[in-house]
Amino acid sequence: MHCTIIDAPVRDGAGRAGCDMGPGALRAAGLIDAISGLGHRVADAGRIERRPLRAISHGNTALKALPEIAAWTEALSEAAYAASDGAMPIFLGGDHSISAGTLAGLARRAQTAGRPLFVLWLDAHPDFHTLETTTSGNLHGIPLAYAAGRPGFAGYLPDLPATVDPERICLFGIRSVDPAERDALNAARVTVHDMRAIRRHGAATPIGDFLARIAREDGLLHVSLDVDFLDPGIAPAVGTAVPGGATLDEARLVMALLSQAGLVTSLDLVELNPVLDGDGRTARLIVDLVADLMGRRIERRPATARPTRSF
Ligand code: NNH
Ligand code: MN
Ligand code: MN
Ligand code: MN
Repeated sequence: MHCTIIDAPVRDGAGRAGCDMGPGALRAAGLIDAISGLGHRVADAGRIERRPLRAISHGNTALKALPEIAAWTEALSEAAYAASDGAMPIFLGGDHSISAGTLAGLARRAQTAGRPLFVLWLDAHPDFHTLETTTSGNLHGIPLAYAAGRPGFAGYLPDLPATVDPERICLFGIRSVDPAERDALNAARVTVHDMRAIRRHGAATPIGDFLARIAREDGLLHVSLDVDFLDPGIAPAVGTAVPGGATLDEARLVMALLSQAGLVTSLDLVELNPVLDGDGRTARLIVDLVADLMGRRIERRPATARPTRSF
């Protein structure tokens, strides 16, 4: 596999500062060595430059940093389209607003390639607000709705050349949904596996079913990993921690299933806030999960120590 690492140090989409340091923290935790150590060729594209700011105004006065996120979205859409031609781009966020751009570019790539794009959204939140419905005004709450072509983005950016079909989106790990998002998800027929369902029925069947469908339809698969998918007990370095998230075993199972299927063609790693990661454990955990996803074999230790004799 050929991978391209792309830094997207975006912080304006989140309510608190710090996500702009995410790429540096993931690199310091050994991300590139972890991937190349598994035998993949890694190209380092470095940092994306934001486009120049344009004046954009909107009737929803709660919106924060609209010109900034628009300029990042344009730059990331171009970068994602270019980097997905034959290689697997890995985008280091940055807050989740980056995915409006990465998905827009990847949807265009899928259209060029004549293959359907599927999205696995690993997150506590669906990020399915439009510019009209968000009440927090934080634009990390809108990327999936934007990429899916929901109405409610008029005057924001030029119309997308390609969008993600909502019926090819699978939300997994969800446990914090705003009322406007709930209604829109139902209407759009997005597949939602919330934490309650995962606790009751496990992770293997829903992920396996989704992967089987992607294989049948010869699809591309983008995985968008929001750190708050994980339980804050194991991954505290997020601005919007929600209790009851994926455990280490659940997350590793998902990564192992993705690795075995071999269908992932692009990846976002978002919402890591190093300011909240005193000892760097969250960054190291994300690197570990990426290594699982990229094919690290799960080591099995015997349940009891095997007796050994040297005489
Ligand atoms: N839905 C909330 C909002 O729009 C929270 C979004 N926060 C996230 N999303 N971290 O993943 O403000
Ligand atoms: Mn998110
Ligand atoms: Mn989230
Ligand atoms: Mn459809």
